[in-house]
Amino acid sequence: PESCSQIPEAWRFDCYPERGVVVTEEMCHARNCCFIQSSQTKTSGRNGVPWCFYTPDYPSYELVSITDTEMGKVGKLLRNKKTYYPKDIDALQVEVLYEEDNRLRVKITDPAEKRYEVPIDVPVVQKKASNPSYTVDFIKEPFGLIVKRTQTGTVLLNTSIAPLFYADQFLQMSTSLPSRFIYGLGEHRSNFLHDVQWNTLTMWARDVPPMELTNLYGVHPFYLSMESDGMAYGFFMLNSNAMDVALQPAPAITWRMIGGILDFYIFLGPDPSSVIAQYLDVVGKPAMPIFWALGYHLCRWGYKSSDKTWNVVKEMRNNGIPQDVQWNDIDYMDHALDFTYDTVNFSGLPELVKDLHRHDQHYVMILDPGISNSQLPGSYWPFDEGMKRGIFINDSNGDVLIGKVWPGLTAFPDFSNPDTHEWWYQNLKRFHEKVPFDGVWIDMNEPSNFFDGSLNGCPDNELENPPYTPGILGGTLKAKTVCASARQKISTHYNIHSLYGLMEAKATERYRPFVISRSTFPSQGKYSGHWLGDNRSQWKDLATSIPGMLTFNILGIPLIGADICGFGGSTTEELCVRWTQLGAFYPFSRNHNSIDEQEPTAFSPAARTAMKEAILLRYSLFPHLYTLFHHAHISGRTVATPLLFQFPNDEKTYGIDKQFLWGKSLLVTPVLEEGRDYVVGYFPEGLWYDFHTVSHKSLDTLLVIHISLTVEFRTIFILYVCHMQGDSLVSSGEEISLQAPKDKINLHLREGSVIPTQRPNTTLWVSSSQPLHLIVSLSEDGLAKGDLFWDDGETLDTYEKDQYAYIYFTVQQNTMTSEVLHNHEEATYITVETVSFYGVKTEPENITVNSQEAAFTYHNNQVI
Ligand code: MIG
Repeated sequence: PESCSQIPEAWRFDCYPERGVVVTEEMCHARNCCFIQSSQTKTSGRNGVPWCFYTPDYPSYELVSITDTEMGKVGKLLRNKKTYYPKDIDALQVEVLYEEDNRLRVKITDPAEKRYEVPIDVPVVQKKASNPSYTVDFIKEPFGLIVKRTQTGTVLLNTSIAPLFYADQFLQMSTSLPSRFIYGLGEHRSNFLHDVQWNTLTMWARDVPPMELTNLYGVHPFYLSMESDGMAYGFFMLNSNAMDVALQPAPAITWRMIGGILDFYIFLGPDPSSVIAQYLDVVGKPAMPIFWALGYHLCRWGYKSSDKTWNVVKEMRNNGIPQDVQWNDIDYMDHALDFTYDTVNFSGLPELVKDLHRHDQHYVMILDPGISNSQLPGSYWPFDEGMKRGIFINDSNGDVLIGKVWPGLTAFPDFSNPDTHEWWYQNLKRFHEKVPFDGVWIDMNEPSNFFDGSLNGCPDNELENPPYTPGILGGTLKAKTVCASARQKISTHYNIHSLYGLMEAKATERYRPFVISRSTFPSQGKYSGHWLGDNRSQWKDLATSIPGMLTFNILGIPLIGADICGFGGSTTEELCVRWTQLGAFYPFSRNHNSIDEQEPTAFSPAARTAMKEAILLRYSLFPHLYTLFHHAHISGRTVATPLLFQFPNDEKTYGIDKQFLWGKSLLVTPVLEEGRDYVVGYFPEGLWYDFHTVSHKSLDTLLVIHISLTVEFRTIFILYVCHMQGDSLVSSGEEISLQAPKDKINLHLREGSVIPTQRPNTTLWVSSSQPLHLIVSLSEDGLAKGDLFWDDGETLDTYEKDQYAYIYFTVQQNTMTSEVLHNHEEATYITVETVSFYGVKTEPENITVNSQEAAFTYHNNQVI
């Protein structure tokens, strides 16, 4: 019909998203859709304009009734025309829940039959929001929901732009987006800012070295989007089935899921950080990491023996390079069997771990989920006991499903079963008696399988071959994992596949607080951190680690990093130096490699020194980093923060993913290219201080401030005060070229902050007993503020147990004050030794600390 051609290309919603078919006019008309070959070549909507798209009046549901409820509204939807997928659910219930002033939830369910719902805890709200910042409108026929921000009228959701599908194995909902600025939707390799030019992101947990346009290890159906006025909102689709999330330039987004229900949240922010905090109110805020987790970690696949592992640790010590944690990959195991160690090549493992502990260092080893079924009966407790307790995943016939991983044929623990958690705990405990490890690295938990499905393949049924298969790598659900039709305690694998890593992390975290998991799902941050998987030793991979790190920060898993210096392939010295400099600012900082050596000690003395300096810099910033994690834990803040979070009114920050902030004020500008001794960074409007303050060319234009300092520390004692002026630059919101010699990473401190630092040492345990050095960057008006969270570094859940100190620092009118907002004895073990003030224009006559005159030095970097 003529109406078809009137639909602009950007607004064409794909009626034939199936892969691997060339859509013909005939096929398209069989679905009663419009067929127009686009000038942009592409046969399906995955990466181009769809040729087959919905007519404007395409049949959908009709809203037949709507009534008020205690929590909002409930409506009935009816479909009277079948779709082209089997088992339409013709009658639906739509519940609109006004949960909070800044949070709306919508649940569309089958009132006749309970369908699978994601088994994660979300808040159950009893009281309707009293003053919601949104309005909800209903379109009767075809049914649509429109959600607007009351204050501005911005449309945050409009589902009337394309038909709603709700068949047993195909749910589809589209909505317009207020802008093209959309973030999140992990796990994918992409820029931080997603491309909306016909970009389909598929979600289904998958073991594959990260590449663009494929589903990867984790699944996170959450996005943050900017509105046109610097405001932001978030959207979370609480669904764990395989799905496609299709972005198109309208801009619009289409959710296409093959099971579960439609259950989604909208978070109104209105600033980006609040959006994330509101999202994490629903799925759970990240755990506070044990302090040593924030140190430097070393790992390699290929140490081959405990002696070789030990030698690396000793070399690090000899070179005075900080290291908190040594790891082992599967090499330590006896024939790759979980909960065993190779008593020949790794005979020294228990001793190595004890030696690490004597040096205030820690040990982490890998565990894979696959449990060998091929050992002599009675010789391998994990399998024998697992069989006895019936905790393995079964195939659709009810027999234990057998796959293949490193130890050969394996069964897979079903972590949806509480009995499995008990069995896993016993295994950890038994192994811990032999090797007193401190944390666990859980790999291969997509779950990864060398077979497609199982040793015996998979049956041919509607779970294995659904009417619609999202764009999963390999083309089938079973590709390199277990059969979708496999049976688990709470549901079929089809429904809970992408929850495997989450459930395993939860089981593991019960035994030891430090867990790093490859596969992740919303709420994972409560139990584990994550690393970005099998990257390569290439400059490109160095750069893509930043968007990965930022994305996981907005997904509530701030304990995130990439394998420093790259996992696959061989690094060069220069790449490894630059990577160590950037990696020093990953919230989770681990050098990991396959096969060859890339520890800092494997390089020339100059490279070694540069790496050591970078790691020492991280250790000196530990008090600040620890404080940032505290805010992530209690308030859902990001640790590694995208620039746009702090400058939402500056659109130039929206696409930045080559730089990032720690918290609000430390700007990291790494070198990401080979052979460079400079780097160009974007500096949002304002005053920035060079953290290193080494250069002589100051552009200082600061106000004169006569400091007469009164510092009130009730649990902290000032010993003496050092007083200086740092190099500064004033930006009008521009790109600035910075010198970046090989041994330096650019670090700038935003005006108005107080950052607690510490004299670094080779372990966090030692450095955390060193006195503090506060760094103050004065704003144009001579103001600054900052804080410190501190505890004994051993006790877990110190915030919950009330065993922590929290101190707030402010500077105004030439006076610095510290206020102990929460006190605990442990905090008295720390003192402030020095304070640096950046941005004091003339030398003060005197400085007093707690009414006593203090010593100070003054450096004037200003060039007149
Ligand atoms: O099939 O344990 O991502 O970090 O070194 C490879 C060996 C299995 C994949 C992990 C990688 C680890 C490797 N593992």
